[in-house]
Amino acid sequence: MKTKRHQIENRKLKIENTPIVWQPSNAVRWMIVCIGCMGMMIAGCAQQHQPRIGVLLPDEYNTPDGMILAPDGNIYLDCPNYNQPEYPGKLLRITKDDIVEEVFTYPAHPKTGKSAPLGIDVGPDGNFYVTDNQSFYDKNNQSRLLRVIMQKGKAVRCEVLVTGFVESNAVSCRPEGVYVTETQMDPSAWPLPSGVYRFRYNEFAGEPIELKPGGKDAHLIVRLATGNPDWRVGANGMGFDSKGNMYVCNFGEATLMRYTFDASGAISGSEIFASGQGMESCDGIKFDPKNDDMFVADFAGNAVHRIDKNGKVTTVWKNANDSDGIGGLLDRPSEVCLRGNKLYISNIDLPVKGNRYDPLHTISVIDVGGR
Ligand SMILES: [Ca+2]
Ligand SMILES: [Ca+2]
Repeated sequence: MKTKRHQIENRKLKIENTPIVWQPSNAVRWMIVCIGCMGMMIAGCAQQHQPRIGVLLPDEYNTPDGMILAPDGNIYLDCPNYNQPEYPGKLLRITKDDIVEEVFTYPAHPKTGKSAPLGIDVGPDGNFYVTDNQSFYDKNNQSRLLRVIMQKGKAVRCEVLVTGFVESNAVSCRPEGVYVTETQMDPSAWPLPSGVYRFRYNEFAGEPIELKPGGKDAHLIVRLATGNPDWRVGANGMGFDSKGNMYVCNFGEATLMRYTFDASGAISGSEIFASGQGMESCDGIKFDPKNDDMFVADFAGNAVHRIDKNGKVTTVWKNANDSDGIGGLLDRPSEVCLRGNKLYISNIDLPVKGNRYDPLHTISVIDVGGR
């Protein structure tokens, strides 16, 4: 049985080159498989985009979020571990065989005592640029942008590049600089202000950049407003198409914005690219290199959608809230990552709006070979 075999393969976790095997008891294993089968029957086994458990994570990696497909063919995954913060934030690697390897333990923030790695991208220098989103612990501008220096596949140190975000979230590395979404610039303001900052690589020499608070910093290139009282969440996922246009998710408005740049790199235009059409929120996005379509994780809708280059939204998969991720069902998905024909989906499983944080910690996989 494909699902069972795959689950067992993914229990193999290689930690710092010392292979260990996470082996739930036979009773737990049987329960996972049986309940998974029931879940699939309820959702409809025959559906083309039925998700399955691609990676089953132990409690040490309990809150999967940001993912990036690196040039080495591995997916790198940030686990801030908000749901059980007694475990530190981790950088993990999902190999081509879907084996999880631990790459790095992020250092604790000096004030909050927690590490909170969320968004991630690979820079042109081969290092990882990572947002340290401390808003779960302190909303007073304690979030940061970090850089994990990599040498021969190993993390050698972590640098603090920028301080003073309220809620740094997605990060995109482009040839001209690093873009970071700030999900809320002033938590007391309404409608909720958020935005995008850009930094040039040559600014990262010496001491960290300290942002001026309240949206007054010159690195801010885009402002958004979110007026949904049910979801006070602003700029979130971000990506760039093959032409270099920038797309930013306004989470609470379930809207994807598109921005163009002029020759000097300044923003030259903005428009609503896609809104609603079945999306209840707009979280992490990734482009499909085949055709410039994109996939978006819909945290509020417990769904994943595909958006074509004309802004038409098609729901790839959606299931009821609070599934526990059983059998691969989505459980508050926050990020997507496309590798070949496999769409990986992080189930961050944050306990908000009717969702419980529950025992399975999973990356779902959907075969999108037929798109
Ligand atoms: Ca859940
Ligand atoms: Ca769960």
